[in-house]
Amino acid sequence: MRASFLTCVLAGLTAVNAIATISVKGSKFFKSDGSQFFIKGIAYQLVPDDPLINNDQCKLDASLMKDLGANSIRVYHVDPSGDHKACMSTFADAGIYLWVDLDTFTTQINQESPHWNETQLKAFQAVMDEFQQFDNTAGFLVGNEVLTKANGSVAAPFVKAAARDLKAYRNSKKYRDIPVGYSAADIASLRPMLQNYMACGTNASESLDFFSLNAYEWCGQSSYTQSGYSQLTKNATGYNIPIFLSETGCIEPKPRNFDDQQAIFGDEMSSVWSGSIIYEWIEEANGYGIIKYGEKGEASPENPDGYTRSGTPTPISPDFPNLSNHWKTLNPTGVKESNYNPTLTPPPCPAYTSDVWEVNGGVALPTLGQTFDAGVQSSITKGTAAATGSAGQASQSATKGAAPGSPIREVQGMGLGLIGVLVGFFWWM
Ligand SMILES: *[C@@H]1O[C@H](CO)[C@@H](O)[C@H](O)[C@H]1NC(C)=O
Ligand SMILES: *[C@@H]1O[C@H](CO)[C@@H](O)[C@H](O)[C@H]1NC(C)=O
Ligand SMILES: *[C@@H]1O[C@H](CO)[C@@H](O)[C@H](O)[C@H]1NC(C)=O
Ligand SMILES: *[C@@H]1O[C@H](CO)[C@@H](O)[C@H](O)[C@H]1NC(C)=O
Ligand SMILES: CC(=O)N[C@H]1CO[C@H](CO)[C@@H](O)[C@@H]1O
Repeated sequence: MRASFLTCVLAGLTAVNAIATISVKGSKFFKSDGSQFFIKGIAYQLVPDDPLINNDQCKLDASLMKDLGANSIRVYHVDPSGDHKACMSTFADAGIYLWVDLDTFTTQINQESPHWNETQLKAFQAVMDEFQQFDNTAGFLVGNEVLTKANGSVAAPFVKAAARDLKAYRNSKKYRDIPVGYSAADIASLRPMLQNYMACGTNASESLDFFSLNAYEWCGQSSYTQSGYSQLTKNATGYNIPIFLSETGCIEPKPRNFDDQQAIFGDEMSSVWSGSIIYEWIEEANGYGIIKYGEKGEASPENPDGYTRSGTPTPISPDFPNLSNHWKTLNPTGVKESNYNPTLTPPPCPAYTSDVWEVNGGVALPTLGQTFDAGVQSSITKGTAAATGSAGQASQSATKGAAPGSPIREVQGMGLGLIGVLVGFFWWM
């Protein structure tokens, strides 16, 4: 009797905690129940080192995020040695998935002196080891805005090398097929080369599982065509892996209406894009928050910028209600996994163009620990596709400079958001 009672209780608990896992098929995300998954996400980094440790705080936030209509959070930095069980279960109970960056400010790949080595691999693996155990871990990111300049494009093969090694590690450990992707800065002059490069090549083990873009192109009263979203969508049509906005939410001019969500989840974009993540949850110096934990106070050692970073979240108006109103009415169903049989091929690897895109097609990726010396640089800039490389060779032509009609503010917005994260980091050091 007792045993069967316990079995029932345990079975009940399992059912309560069960959340469908997320995987990739073609250019879409699917839940394990066979339905297509669209990301309604919020960037969540209350504290620089790890916001997924304090379950009292996670509960307060998850509850309000559920009211908001969010189904995902993006966390930029975590401490893999921490205990994340309680917070992850709290978010799972609220129907919320995690997109987590594997790097930290000390392990990230950078474009000034690109490298990908054993120390970085071990650090990324530790985060994967910790978070793969949770069914609501939706995806891993091997980098955030690593490339922002033409001559930084030589870092792109290192980003792909990181994805290659983390995917191989995931498979060797027999972890679930948790997608591994990258979050790009929206730099007009790197488009569409970066996006195509991350997916190109015939060997799927060496390309990303998904690509995402931090885009602040839709500001104030704008439209699908005026914002530049129509052009982004044009260049993402036919892309062979999922693509979504890993940051969005321009803050000028106000009021912040989030009308771009109508395009993203509507007919214009939902057949190509898999949703968006709004930057960001907490109101702090950068001004992108949609909630606050109290009035801003004096700066103090515990509270370096005066913004309270814990407690009961209070929605900021009209940002929070505007976003919530949109998300309530926007529920694309997409396609069922069983009805979806894509025949997509990877885009061609872009050709070398001096001062624009300095990687020549599907060059051999750097090996782990290979340093960026003249030889490696030369094989990246002048090399030809390796045996495992490009499907279409180097055929993408590129025009020099910024794409016409690309607003300057997209980069500024991105910069502000990024600076906010960076500044927060230093305060908390
Ligand atoms: C790109 O150029 C800047 C100077 O403008 C330099 O500091 C940086 O090291 C260069 N990056 C690479 C990868 O050579
Ligand atoms: C990897 O690079 C970092 C610098 O980013 C360095 O501190 C570390 O020692 C390197 N690790 C190895 C194994 O070379
Ligand atoms: C789309 O791709 C074309 C080249 O195929 C490029 O010239 C254009 O700038 C891209 N547009 C955007 C918005 O990235
Ligand atoms: C694909 O890439 C992986 C990782 O680099 C490599 O181990 C494998 O041999 C490649 N497959 C082919 C067919 O080249
Ligand atoms: C979609 C939505 O609710 N939009 C509102 C955003 O906030 C402004 C200012 O309060 C309203 O005018 C919009 O109707």
